Amino acid sequence: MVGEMLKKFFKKIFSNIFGQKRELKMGFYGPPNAGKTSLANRICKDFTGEEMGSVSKVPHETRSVQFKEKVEISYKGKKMTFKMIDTPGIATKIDYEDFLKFKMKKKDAKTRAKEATQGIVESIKWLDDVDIVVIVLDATENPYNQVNITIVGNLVARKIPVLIVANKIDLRKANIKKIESAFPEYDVVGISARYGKNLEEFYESIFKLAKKI
Ligand SMILES: Nc1nc2c(ncn2[C@@H]2O[C@H](COP(=O)(O)OP(=O)(O)OP(=O)(O)O)[C@@H](O)[C@H]2O)c(=O)[nH]1
Ligand SMILES: [Mg+2]
Repeated sequence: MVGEMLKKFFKKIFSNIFGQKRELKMGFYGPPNAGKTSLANRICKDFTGEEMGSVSKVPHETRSVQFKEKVEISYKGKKMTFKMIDTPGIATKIDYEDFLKFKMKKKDAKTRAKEATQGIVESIKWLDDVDIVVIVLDATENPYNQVNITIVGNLVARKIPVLIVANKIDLRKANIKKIESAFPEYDVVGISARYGKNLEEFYESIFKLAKKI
């Protein structure tokens, strides 16, 4: 308890002294296939010219945590530096047979399932070491599920500031309102990571979120 308070105290002093120079750790969390890597890639491309990781329609494409350091995001004259942390999608159940419909060989599907499971463990471990979290949800999917509730609950318990992104708003089925009603106490920003839609509002919200630390 005292240790925790001291840690917070020094963190605050440290960030006051170094102001905006401190690198904030921004974790991208969410279920598989929601567009975490697509969003992380877009941000990195915009501000560093390089991408972070590979994107695929096959779920569990990201199976180990990926980093990009010193990404300086500038928006409307403001600047902040982030360490971006793209995490493997979190799922309650991974069945290798689900990968077979993507024309994957049985052996590869089994390997993918095993790696995806290890990836989830790694994602959860990293929750201890992030400053802010962007939860990326596919706005065409039902937001009321165990995975989302578990992720949000975990972050609330750790008092980590959260922004919820409703991704894939370019698709007709996308429903931002449903995500807003599922998580009424959070800021929800509708974007399309693939087409770069509404990123301005996303950056605005990130700066607002960073102030909460
Ligand atoms: N229509 C549409 N598709 C998108 C959008 N963002 C991502 N996708 C697609 O969704 C699929 C998954 O994208 P990823 O970025 O790999 O998703 P992820 O959350 O990193 O997935 P995992 O690494 O498996 O956890 C890919 O086929 C993307 O092209 C979007 O804004 N609109
Ligand atoms: Mg990914």
